[in-house]
Amino acid sequence: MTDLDVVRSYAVDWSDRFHGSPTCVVRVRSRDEVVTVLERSADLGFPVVAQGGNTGLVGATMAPPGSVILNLSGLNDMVENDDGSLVAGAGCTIASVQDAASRLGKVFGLDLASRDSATVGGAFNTNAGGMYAAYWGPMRDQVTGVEAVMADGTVVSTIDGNAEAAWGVDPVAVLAGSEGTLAVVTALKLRLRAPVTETTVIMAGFDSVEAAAQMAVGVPGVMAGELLGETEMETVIERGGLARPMAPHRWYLLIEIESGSVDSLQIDGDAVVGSSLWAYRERITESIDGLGVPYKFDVVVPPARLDDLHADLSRLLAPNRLFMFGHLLRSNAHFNVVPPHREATVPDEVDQLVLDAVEKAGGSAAGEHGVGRAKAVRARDSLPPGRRDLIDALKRALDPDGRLNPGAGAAR
Ligand code: 2HG
Ligand code: ZN
Repeated sequence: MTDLDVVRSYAVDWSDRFHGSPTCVVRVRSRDEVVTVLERSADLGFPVVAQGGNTGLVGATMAPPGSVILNLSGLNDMVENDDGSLVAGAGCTIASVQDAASRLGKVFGLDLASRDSATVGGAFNTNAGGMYAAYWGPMRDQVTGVEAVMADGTVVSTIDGNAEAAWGVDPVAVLAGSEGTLAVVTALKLRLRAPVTETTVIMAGFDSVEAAAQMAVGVPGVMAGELLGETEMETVIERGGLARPMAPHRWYLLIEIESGSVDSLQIDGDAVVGSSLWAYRERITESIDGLGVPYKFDVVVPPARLDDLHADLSRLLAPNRLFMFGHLLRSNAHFNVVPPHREATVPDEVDQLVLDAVEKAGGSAAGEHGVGRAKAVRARDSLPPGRRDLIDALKRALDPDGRLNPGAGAAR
């Protein structure tokens, strides 16, 4: 597709922050079409940017000038295996895989609020975490085999055969989190799990993040522990038209726990129960989005430091508004800095300000959203030299002409 408006619609991320300028978009329907595009790219030298559901948050598919966006959402076949695994095309949505798993009496361990659009290929390329990562692990742990097309058009696959066979270096480990910079992932063999028979969802209110963390971190049977504050609660209620679920508190923790383990939770204060409570956490991103273009951070910070960090940043970032929520069990916090009104822009300087404060609080800038273009420079500066050299060496070996998603990720 070369029509300017159509190309533009694929070249902008959904939060409207990252705008790419590709020459065209190719929507492929099969692995062989991916091979053809990469062979052409090898002949003619144009860069290729693989794209799934375009729900990424770090500009990983912000295509550079002269590049081709390879949209993989048409790779949506699913095949069920005798060993209970599922082979899914890279373009299958997370929701479609979850549905298939449940038809088989199983569960898929990854869940994200963007499940209806986000694809398994995209989740694998960012090694996404999501709501249950503390329990089932991130996306890499849901994958036992991968099929990918290399920069020269060669196909590599570990999808057929015994998933447990250990033949040394594992392409799954090499490609997880590689953001389309080492190969184009076309299909994944997914590990499905026996479902937890009964779970209970509880929302409890707290005065501090530290108290919230103390309640759930390390408690056996806890599957998810999601933080949100009163600012986020108010926004979701107002913009999502939801009823207030409980009396106002400074912070809330949404816990999903195996029902048999509920007694291990020490609930001292106010709490309510019900699976519909998930909506208050899941709808934060879309509710914030309507307030202006958000500047997003995805960081890892010890929970005991989050109260002070949040107070300091709220002050430093004013008149911009700070939203904080995230996956407390993994110390993974999302900061969204939102302009004071819809038409205003959050200045780029907030990047340095927030990430320096995060580092001072003993945290790091990289959580579960990947590196993309937003964090490429910082990733390069933060990585220990040995690891940076390894990433560079992999990039040089697998993509010597630098045609695969140039500018994304830490490699140069
Ligand atoms: C979530 O946890 C996602 O809901 C999105 O990672 C985070 O919008 C964000 O900043
Ligand atoms: Zn998240």
